[in-house]
Amino acid sequence: MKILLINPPRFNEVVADNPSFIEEERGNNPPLGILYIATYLKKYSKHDISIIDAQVEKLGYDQSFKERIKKINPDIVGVTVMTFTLIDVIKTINLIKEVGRSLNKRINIAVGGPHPTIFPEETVNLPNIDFVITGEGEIPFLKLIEALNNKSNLKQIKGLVYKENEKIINNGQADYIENLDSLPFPDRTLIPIKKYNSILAADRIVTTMFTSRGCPYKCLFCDRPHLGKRFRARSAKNVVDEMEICKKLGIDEILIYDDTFTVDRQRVLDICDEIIKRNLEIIWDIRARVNTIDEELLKKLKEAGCTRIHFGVEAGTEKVLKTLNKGITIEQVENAFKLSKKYKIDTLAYFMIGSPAETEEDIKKSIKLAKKINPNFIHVTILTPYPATELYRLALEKGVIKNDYWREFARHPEKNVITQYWEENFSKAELFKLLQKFYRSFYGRPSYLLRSFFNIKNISDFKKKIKTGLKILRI
Ligand code: B12
Ligand code: SF4
Repeated sequence: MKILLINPPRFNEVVADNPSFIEEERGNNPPLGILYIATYLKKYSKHDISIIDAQVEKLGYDQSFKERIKKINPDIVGVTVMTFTLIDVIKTINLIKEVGRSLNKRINIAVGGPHPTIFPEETVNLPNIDFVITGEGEIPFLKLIEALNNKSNLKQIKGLVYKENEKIINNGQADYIENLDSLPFPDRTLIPIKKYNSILAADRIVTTMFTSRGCPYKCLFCDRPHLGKRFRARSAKNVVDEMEICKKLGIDEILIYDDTFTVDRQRVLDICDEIIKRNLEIIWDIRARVNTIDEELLKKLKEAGCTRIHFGVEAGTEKVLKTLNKGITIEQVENAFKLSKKYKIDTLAYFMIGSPAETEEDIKKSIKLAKKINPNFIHVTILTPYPATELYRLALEKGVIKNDYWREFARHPEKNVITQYWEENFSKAELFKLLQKFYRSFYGRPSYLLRSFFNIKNISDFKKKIKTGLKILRI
């Protein structure tokens, strides 16, 4: 069979809370989910596998996208779905069906990813979707392909949702993959690797990597429904083997996108030691929590080439951090940033405004903390109750959000869905003003502008910074 996996275009993304300059400039990351699936299928089956990343290839809903699909002539197409990309997913599926008609064949459509995992039945009820895969897709998708190929029963496939005579059959979620070392490394030669970049990485070729799956923490606003809450990690050797392959492919920088890379301290030390032992000169960055960082760890991370750490700080008061169930203290925040500076590791701090019980005074304290810890970048958003989070459940329970509008959207995806915030203490307009104030107070400081000026790496970095800087001053 011919199998095609698609990352859909992003023309109709539901935009939540990010200022437009961040959205426009964020760059392109490889679609790691479908890349894992494609590689798994390549290893364990004999089918023909292709990937189209419509975002990086800048494909629209026109002839060129249709021609690409037509040329591959797929029997089954898998599309990756986030709640916020659902409209583009539907447009992509309609296009695939059109191609199918022009080829006189029925192309089966399967979808997977975070959205179908949260809303499996709503998703399978959407027109033209034949199969929904929930959770980690590698094993269930392979089983689905084999069952379709052999015309065998679908009932045994855990993680599969489909319809039989208009009745929804939900086989329940598959078990999480315990031994992540058993998965083949995502085959990045299936995508145009040189086209991936990041707003943070100047002109370098970047890729993303996952060295673990699942996050054991329970922040009120966050959900990782599809990869689970139990932390599962790859061994140091396995991780560094993949890094080495990336390096050989000409990749300059690896963004490690694990929810929290530093959950297992010893594993982090082992990964660093392995990189140092192999003398692997590669730039990489991580996402971590301030309560999992210490001096020895930072020293080792620096030695091993880790250049940047992203920390979720969220708020400048213990009160709001508690409300968010963040499990960190202001002291830990200050310490993590002080130590990162000591070891010359760049930092990016994420803040959010508009939390339950947050006052304007609290937001001022967040701005004050941002200036005090003085990271290289901040990223501030308005807290948005996303589907399947505890925060969204609370918002519905307390009537802060009046109806389960994300479920409604999952049933009837329409372009004009309006993202709702926790508007108990501030109106939407007030939150936008406070967001602007936060950005301006941080990035508009002469000391920050001066530091950025001295850190310019090359002419393209200079142009990018000027462009972004102007946008910040305009917001
Ligand atoms: C890296 C990342 C990004 C990157 C790159 C996206 C990309 N191309 O993959 C960037 C920065 C661009 C990004 C942007 C956004 N992201 Co994002 N992102 C992530 C992150 C941190 C990792 C994704 C990843 O690589 N995972 C690793 C792989 C192995 O997992 P996976 O992709 O989920 O794939 C597995 C399964 O889901 C399933 N699967 C996935 N696709 C398919 C398809 C088929 C056919 C099948 C069978 C199975 C299947 O099988 C895979 C292997 O097991 C996740 C969080 C997370 N922990 O996953 C959020 C996450 C996916 N992002 C999220 C959001 C909200 C966004 C944005 C809307 C943010 C915003 N406000 O702008 C945008 C939308 C982007 C877009 N239009 O595509 C949410 C989605 C929530 C939801 N309800 O849909 C997540 C879950 C984080 C969260 N909880 O907030 N993101
Ligand atoms: S915000 Fe980060 S630490 Fe908290 S639950 Fe989500 S991934 Fe885990």
